[in-house]
Amino acid sequence: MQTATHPTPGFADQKPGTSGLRKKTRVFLTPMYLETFVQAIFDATGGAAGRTYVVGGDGRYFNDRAVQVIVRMAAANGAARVIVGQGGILSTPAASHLIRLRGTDGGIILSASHNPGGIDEDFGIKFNMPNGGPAPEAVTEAIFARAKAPGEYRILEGQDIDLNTLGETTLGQMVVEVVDPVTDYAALMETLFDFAAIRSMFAGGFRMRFDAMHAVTGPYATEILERRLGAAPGTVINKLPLPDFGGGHPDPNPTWARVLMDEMMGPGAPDFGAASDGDGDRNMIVGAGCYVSPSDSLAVLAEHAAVAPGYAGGLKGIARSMPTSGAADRVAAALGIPAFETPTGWKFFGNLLDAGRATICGEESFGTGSDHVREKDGLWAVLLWLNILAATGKSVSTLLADHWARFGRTYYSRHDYEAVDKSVADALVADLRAALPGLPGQSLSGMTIASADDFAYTDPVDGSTSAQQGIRIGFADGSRLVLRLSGTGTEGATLRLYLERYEPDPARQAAEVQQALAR
Ligand code: G16
Repeated sequence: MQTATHPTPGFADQKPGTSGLRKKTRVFLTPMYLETFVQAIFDATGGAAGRTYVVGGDGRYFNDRAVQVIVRMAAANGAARVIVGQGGILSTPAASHLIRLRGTDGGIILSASHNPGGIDEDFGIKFNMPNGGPAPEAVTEAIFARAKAPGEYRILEGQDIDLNTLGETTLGQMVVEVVDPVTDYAALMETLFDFAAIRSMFAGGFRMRFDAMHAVTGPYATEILERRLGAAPGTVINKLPLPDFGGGHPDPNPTWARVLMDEMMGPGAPDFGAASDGDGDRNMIVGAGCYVSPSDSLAVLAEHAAVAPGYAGGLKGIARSMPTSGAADRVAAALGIPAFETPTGWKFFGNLLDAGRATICGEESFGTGSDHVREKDGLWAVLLWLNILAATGKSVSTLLADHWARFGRTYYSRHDYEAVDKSVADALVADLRAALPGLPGQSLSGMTIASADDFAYTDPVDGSTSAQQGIRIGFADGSRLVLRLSGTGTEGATLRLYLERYEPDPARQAAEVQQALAR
């Protein structure tokens, strides 16, 4: 087999966003596009020679081809070993765990998360560091600097590699190790949660529905929920991962997980419902007749985490992204631990987790996780909820009502304006930014503006700074409005508007969310 070196013109559009490089699949099919980015990853991180990487993705269209290319490029660049999920499949949290478990030099993960898959849909790639977490901005900037300049890439030419058979083979000088994608991850979950208690809850008739949305978590959820925990067969629906996710959006929210929502809100609903996304890092939690917002889920998980064996020693701190509601901050205050507010992007939690300053993190965008890996983790959140339900014997709606009674309730809502003309969206944000200094003291719909700024973050661990992370307008009564541009869209610009209002008095908490926010 021969190593070939090809010139590449460089690609000016390969700037990673909130979570890696996400583009339309057809963009990735452009000759040399994938290869240029992969070579840039190797070059910008000190070269691949002698190194070990984890490689895998969520199984969407082009995943199989991309894994073949990456493995052959790793070999051509002198890597010592690649650890690949069988069939090229790894959920994002499972990949993060493998990177840490095996002490590798990082990993390349293929996914466009909750975005649809297919030749006319979305694809994505990102590099995760040896700590298992997404590369921080300094590294993604270095990758981009390399990718946009003309250069060359190296690839081993030859036949496709068999990635379906477990075990080790060699490719040139490099070892290719194909591993079962579920085994190590499931073993990690068993160390964190009280599987015996959850098993007896299921044995006692507890009913659950998990919607895998034809995405990567199907095999993980089937193994863990049905086989290891004894949930009834059929608990996991849409369990077969498909390259186009069955034509749907693998996005676990009330809109795209409609079938699950209808069942959970209907008569005879199961006790607990959950869904996960394309690559398994997001989650949605629903009780019988009761939807749990991601911000509330984070707060309830943090409040009760100590019932799970993995968190019995207590939490060191709680971190949330800036647009996530302040519900978790009140739990942190009650527990006497620090609360951190970071920019949007899981990569910003990495330093806090590595430094042992935060244990649990979460985001309004259906992401929750802990220091067990360095990605958010959909099934982890589901299992912690199950552990809490088993330990307290309470229903989801009772846990939520008790939480609001103790801490107050934060009404929260996000509105997305998608495929907006990018220049229009940029101008709107720029105008608003310019107006910020004059806003405090003014009134909006009868509410007085108390503060207005563009969120800037200084990482408390390494002192790195990130400016212009979202416009925040705070009102005198504690309500808040946030506006920011998404960093994960693949078409035009996506503007996100986040609204939040806090109601401490349980007697006044009965309102429906939109009603509570409508003023
Ligand atoms: C990624 C990031 C999250 C972020 C989300 C939405 O998640 O890891 O931190 O909250 O995108 O980002 P944006 O608001 O910029 O679109 P995922 O699940 O898409 O990898």
